[in-house]
Amino acid sequence: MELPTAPTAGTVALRGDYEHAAADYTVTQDWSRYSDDEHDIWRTLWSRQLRLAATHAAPEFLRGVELLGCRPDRIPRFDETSEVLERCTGWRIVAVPGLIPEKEFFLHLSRRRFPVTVWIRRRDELDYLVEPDLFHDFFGHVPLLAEPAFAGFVEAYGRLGPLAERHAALHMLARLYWYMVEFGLIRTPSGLRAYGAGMLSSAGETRYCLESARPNRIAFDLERVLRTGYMIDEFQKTYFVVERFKDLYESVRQADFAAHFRRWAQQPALAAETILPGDRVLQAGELARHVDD
Ligand code: HBI
Ligand code: FE
Repeated sequence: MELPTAPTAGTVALRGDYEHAAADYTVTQDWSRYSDDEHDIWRTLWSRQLRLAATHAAPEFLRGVELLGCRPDRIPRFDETSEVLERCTGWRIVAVPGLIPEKEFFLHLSRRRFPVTVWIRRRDELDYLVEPDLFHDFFGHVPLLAEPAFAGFVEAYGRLGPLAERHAALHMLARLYWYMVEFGLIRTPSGLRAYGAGMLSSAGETRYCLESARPNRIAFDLERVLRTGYMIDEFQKTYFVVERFKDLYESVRQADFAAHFRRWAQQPALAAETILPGDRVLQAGELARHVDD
């Protein structure tokens, strides 16, 4: 079977069990098979990341965690969470063995189905692992799908898959996902907050993205993000900042993606650390006033 070569997996052999996946790559989450140790790994990650999220995450993320009402000490049952989530924004979780081909991934998103990996990392991978696992997908991605504008953005994003495929521009959509779903920042009255799944599921990057003076923080601009490359195995050199989740939703509804793809798909990516003359770079004063508040 052709295994996905999603950017987050590089060329490593994927870890999940794809043998029993359906044609759309979904599997069943056999909840009874999780060991006590796996539930304890979930508990360790959940308590560490939720403590950090309290001061570093967007309020909409924290609201989503509350709405989902998961137990901190047990790996969640996806179908239970799907019942709650569906009442909020129509999104459901689908269980997958791990990374799946982009075509199927976009198709699920376009139907408000979020793929969540069924296996959880080992204890020796608490701080970093190559592929997204259950904790990254569930804790990082699912709570914000309860926020209506972001929920609409991710569905609209998924609908762009076929157009990007026709323009050989899937790599440009991958950048939009990377910067605005995995590593996005949002401005709030108390300073910048992290909302990206890649940050909120990582202790190191949750702190770094708000507290370090090293990375650039640039106001979100769709075309700029579509042009900007990224590295998958280090902290970001640039974060893009939205004012409101509605801006993300509007950007994918109003943009002429075919024009962006035609203009930039064959051009070399902008390096992650690039600053262009037209960029609105946020200054230190606009950053993490909140941490010592
Ligand atoms: N598959 N399960 C899963 N989760 C992802 O986040 C994912 C994927 N396949 C492809 C992919 N992400 C990236 O290529 C996105 O940029 C589309
Ligand atoms: Fe992710």
